[in-house]
Amino acid sequence: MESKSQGRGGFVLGIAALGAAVALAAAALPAFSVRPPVEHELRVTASRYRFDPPVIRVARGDRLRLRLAATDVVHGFYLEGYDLDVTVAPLSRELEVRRGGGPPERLEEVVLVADRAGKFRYRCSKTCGVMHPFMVGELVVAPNRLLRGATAAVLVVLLGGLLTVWKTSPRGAVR
Ligand SMILES: [Cu+2]
Repeated sequence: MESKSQGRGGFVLGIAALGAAVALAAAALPAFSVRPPVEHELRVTASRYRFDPPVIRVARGDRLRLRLAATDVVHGFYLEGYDLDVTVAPLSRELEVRRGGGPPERLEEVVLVADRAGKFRYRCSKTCGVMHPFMVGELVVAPNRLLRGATAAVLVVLLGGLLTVWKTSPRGAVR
């Protein structure tokens, strides 16, 4: 009985060591498997009553350098989920940028890191005419599927290891 119990102990230890090794490898993995962030230089044109481009697609972690231009009247660019509000006047390169309710900044370019995955509407925040409420676009930030896959794999392996340890724990074994 003693030797069997010792064998079990060894087995459990082995599983635990394997689990730890896999967890360590997985922790290092995202650095290699995730594609590096991309910088997007985008020019967004606002005109009655649309944004061009109407849809912006990036991946989570990407950096956006936005330059806005208005072709007719003053327009706004309010991005939901990122608490960003930009005002742009026609024939002006200068933007009035507000973040998180802070004081406005005068910039020629808005830099934004897409750190939240999901779909976020951008809409005009300056009343620009009768169809103003319909002046909307969408920022689509794709999640990092590779990172998710690696995390899921680690969780499954760890759970399996824990279950094995729990099942072979000395609680039910003969001492
Ligand atoms: Cu507008």
